Amino acid sequence: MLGRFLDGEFGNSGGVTSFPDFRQHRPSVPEPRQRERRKYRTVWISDVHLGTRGCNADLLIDFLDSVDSETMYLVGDIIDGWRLKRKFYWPATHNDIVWRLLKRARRGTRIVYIPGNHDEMFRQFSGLSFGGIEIRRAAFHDTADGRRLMVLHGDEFDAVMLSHRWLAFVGDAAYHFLMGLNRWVNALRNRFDLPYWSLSKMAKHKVKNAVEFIGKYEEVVARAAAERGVDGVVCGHIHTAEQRLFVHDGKRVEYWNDGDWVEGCNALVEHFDGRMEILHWPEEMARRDSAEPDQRQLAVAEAA
Ligand SMILES: [Mn+2]
Repeated sequence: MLGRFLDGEFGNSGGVTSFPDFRQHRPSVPEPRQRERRKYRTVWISDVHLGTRGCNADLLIDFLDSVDSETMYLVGDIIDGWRLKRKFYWPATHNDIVWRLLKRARRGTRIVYIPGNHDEMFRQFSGLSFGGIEIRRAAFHDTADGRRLMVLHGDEFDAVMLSHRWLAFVGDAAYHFLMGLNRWVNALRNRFDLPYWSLSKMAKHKVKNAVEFIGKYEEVVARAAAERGVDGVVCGHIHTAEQRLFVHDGKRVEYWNDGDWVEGCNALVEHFDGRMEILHWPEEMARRDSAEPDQRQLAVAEAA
């Protein structure tokens, strides 16, 4: 299926007639001609949910056009197969993201794709490579300063966590309502030239159960990492970017969650000295846009 997907022979299922041949394809949002890309040693992103309206594709395109790395981990739920099966939704910008990832691999970035629960159909290809993208069930990453991190999507822990509590929250109609409201609010904010703002992120931190769940999840994942004898863990899945430090039997274990591109629009990056950082891309964009004077304004100033 993935081979056919990459070859552009994927079926005819509504909205779009077929996926393009990515080797010939030009993106609908062209790559900017001159923009200095920030370079990192490693980038982790997850929970993009391509194939759903929730995916903030424009922000992710901006991120991919602004950031480069030696290694990139796609930490699961990149494509939302569950939703696609129910309703085929695939706008041109979603192709643009796949195109950019394939191009990045061709340019020499090592890309490791660890499918999650929403793109579990790709898990059967674990151990194989397609278009220069390695598919793995999980990975170990050695940082520049010698820490060993376990990288996985994180749905593995749903069972341990008595999943029904989380599923009751995620599967809840209220969650989808919130996501819809989030899109609506941001479409409106966009019209008034206001930056992206995550309503759902805000709301989630106010819901006591969600906060409790997230805290417990982080603990369970960190404990599993400690039991594997690694220095830390990178995961996604719960759509909550976070950095925490746990101590198990006197040993430090780092917990990193790279967030998502539905609500928070986050990425986790490793600098060349091994230092790690969570990027909140809407904030990075706002900072950049206030630092760089608008090209049109410059042109007007020059003409005057
Ligand atoms: Mn997931």
